[in-house]
Amino acid sequence: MNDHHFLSAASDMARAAGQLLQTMYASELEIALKNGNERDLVTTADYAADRLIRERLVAAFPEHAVFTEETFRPEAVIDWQTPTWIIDPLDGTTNFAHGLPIFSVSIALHDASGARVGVVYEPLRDWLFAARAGGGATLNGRPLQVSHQAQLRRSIVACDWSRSPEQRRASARIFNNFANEVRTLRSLGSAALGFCYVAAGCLDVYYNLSLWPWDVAAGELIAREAGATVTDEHGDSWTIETPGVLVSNGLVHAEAAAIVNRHWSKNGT
Ligand code: 2AM
Ligand code: CA
Repeated sequence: MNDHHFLSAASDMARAAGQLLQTMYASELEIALKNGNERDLVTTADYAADRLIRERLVAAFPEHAVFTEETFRPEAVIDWQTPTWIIDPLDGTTNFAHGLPIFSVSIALHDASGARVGVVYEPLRDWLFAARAGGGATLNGRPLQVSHQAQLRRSIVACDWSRSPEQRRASARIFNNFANEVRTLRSLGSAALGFCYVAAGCLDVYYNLSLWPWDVAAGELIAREAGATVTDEHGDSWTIETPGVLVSNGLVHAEAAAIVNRHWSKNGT
């Protein structure tokens, strides 16, 4: 089995989970708080999609590990020597729970060499973003490339909002700082789609201060394969376990990082 095979399996699973989400989107949902946090929702749809993907992965690739948002335990350590599927069954849960139609399914396969394949599926548009390491990125089969915009003042910059008060204030300061330097600002509510929209060239910059591996595992590969630059929010090197991310078309990256750094320093002030 090779990466073509893994990508095709991941695409099928993302579509199946997406169909399930689409059905549940129109139905009565049970919405709960994670750890009692009003800013952290989970729905029956998150659990149903998580289970669907896990069951299919275990059946198809019993020799691989599976790491999903809804089965995550803080004490868990990923052994990257074992090929590991990293899953966010529903990225954009808050949008989903409020009926805001922007959400996605994210599935990626990583190993010691890094990301091998990634798919992000947006069921309401039937958009499947996909990438293979070294094989480029596509949207519904068409090759993707980041924008050619070299000027920040003509760029669209997006971010999503952390849950912790300090990080939320920092994101707001950064947003405020970008406000008069860019064409406009957006906040879409699915980090995986933030990466994919940079890959597609419809956003020029995306940043987020507080992501988890399942939010980024697929989107980061898709963005990079489409020519994006991915760093931490300060413009320094990024790994899948780095919470802060700055992704751009590359051309406006240094300027964007400078704006972040003006109001958010490495020691968190
Ligand atoms: P989720 O929908 O799977 O929770 C918007 O906030 C985006 O950031 C969503 O993609 C959300 O993922 C993700 N996210 C991940 N961790 C977050 C955090 N600690 N606070 C806020 N959003 C987070
Ligand atoms: Ca999620």
